[in-house]
Amino acid sequence: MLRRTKLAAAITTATVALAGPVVVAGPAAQAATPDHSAHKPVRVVMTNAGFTLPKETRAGFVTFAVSTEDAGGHELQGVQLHKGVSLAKFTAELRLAVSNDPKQAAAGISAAERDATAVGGASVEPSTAVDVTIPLCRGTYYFFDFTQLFVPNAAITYHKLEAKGRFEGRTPAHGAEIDQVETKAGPRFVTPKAIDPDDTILVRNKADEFHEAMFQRVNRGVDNAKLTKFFNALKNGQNPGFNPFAENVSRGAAAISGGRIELIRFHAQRGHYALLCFIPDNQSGIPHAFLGMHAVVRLAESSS
Ligand SMILES: [Cu+2]
Repeated sequence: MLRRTKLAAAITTATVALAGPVVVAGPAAQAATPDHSAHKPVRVVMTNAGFTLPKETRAGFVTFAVSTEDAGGHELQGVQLHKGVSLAKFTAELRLAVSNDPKQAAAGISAAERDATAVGGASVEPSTAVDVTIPLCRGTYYFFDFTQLFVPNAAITYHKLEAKGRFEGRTPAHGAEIDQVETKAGPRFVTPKAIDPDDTILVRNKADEFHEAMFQRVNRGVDNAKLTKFFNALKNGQNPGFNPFAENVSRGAAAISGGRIELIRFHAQRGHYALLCFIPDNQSGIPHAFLGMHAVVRLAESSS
């Protein structure tokens, strides 16, 4: 079944509006020269007791090698607060965004999208470590574990990361691209049907809301139409009568704002996965997956 934590994913809200100093327009930010000064990956071991991060990094494409041994999983999320927004205010917005009441969730996610830029991150569980590469312009960023929002009475611990210097480097090589788009029918993924599990995947948000990209293995024979049936039933308060998922956990790319990219690399078991976004819609408060933001992707060598 769906974990509550997925709703949490909703976090990442942010508004495109932010275009201020913050946003790296993804590939546009690349330098003309190859990045020989490749940043060393930042290892992030997520635990129920927290995690550590360096206090600063050079601006550019920064890779976070994220892992956990906690069965419940964790989600590293990075944000940049817009001018004048405090962490306390942003935290209150996130708490609203993960509410089970759609009206509250819509209000919370809208506020968070207005007040912060989501720069991405990685959701992990013990079976699969995830490397996520994020373009960070010079500036101040805050990283936290999104799953803390689901721990009763837990405070959110923010790790401040300063990106210093001129943005250097170009978009890393990647073998697949997944777009997050808005359509007349609602938010959607545009994705290849099959992705080589060893490929780096570029995730690009072309929409104007926060989106994430989680991978959760599905049972044999589950296609996108079946997922639609499943989510529609749940949305209408009905019992779908079947569980499309072959596992209770997921892993993938945490929320990014519109106009941003992130790259993920993970070595998951081969098979069919649902690509999912559970961030609440900023109008209805309904998580995007329930509005059709799901797709079935096969992780398999490209021979097929
Ligand atoms: Cu979404």
